[in-house]
Amino acid sequence: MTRLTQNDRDAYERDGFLLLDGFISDDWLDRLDAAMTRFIDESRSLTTSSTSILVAPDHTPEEPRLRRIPQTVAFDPDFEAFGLRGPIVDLAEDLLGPDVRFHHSKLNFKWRDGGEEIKWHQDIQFWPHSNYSPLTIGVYLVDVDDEMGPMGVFRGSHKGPLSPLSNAAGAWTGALTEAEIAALDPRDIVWLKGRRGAVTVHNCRAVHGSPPNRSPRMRPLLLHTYARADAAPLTGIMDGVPFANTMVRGVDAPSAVYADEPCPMPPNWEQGGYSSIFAAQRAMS
Ligand SMILES: O=C(O)CCC(=O)C(=O)O
Repeated sequence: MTRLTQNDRDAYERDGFLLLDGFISDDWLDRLDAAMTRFIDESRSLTTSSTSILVAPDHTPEEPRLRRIPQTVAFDPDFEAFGLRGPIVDLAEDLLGPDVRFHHSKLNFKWRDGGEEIKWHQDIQFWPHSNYSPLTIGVYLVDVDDEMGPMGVFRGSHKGPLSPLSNAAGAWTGALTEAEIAALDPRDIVWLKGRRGAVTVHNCRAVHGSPPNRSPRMRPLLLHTYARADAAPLTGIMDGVPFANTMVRGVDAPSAVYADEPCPMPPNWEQGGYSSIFAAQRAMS
């Protein structure tokens, strides 16, 4: 089903992102709310993170503070239906063409009163693919305003250089350096605020991040990454995760397509383990 206009598709190609208001129906939003609430309730039995719920260091069972539900589609049937068969799969097909592979999903919280910053970064270095078709679709599950840590994107930065996401000593930080950020024009930053049900799309090369949530309202952002079938994943980061790297539209590609420009590789997560961008950016900056 085509949901985008040619203007939308042109804007995505030109700017590297889209913001679509009112994209998700109330029926879907109610199902997603209920699924999110189940995880928040479950977190009340946790003192530290579990496989399906990553909590912030100041989380307590009485006062839950969640960072992320990783791999939402693996842990809940409504999240599974949404990520593999929901309206955002139409959107992915609209932008990527008929053959679409699902890569991963997550629900990023920014908890009220201090939910953490996500520093400026590009996604593709976390999970390199043979080409730069992967994109991430975000769904705001509540109205998100300036105070709540909306996602910001540098317009057109998907056409710029790929950062190694490392510090001056060459150690992985998962974030751009101050010098790399200074080379970008702050006037290009677009803050993707939106109402409940708004959808964001950003290309895997787009420089993006989000400030802390200083408001008394939490900011849940449900994210799914899809790629063209001919984009072969180059690391095993999603190996063994249910539904990761499965086709959600069309047919698998007979050959991988390799982009000309090489992609900086992340550390070997199979050795060190990977939990989330929150932990990665804090541990290694
Ligand atoms: O949650 C956010 O605001 C941004 C998420 C993000 O950039 C990421 O998980 O890569």
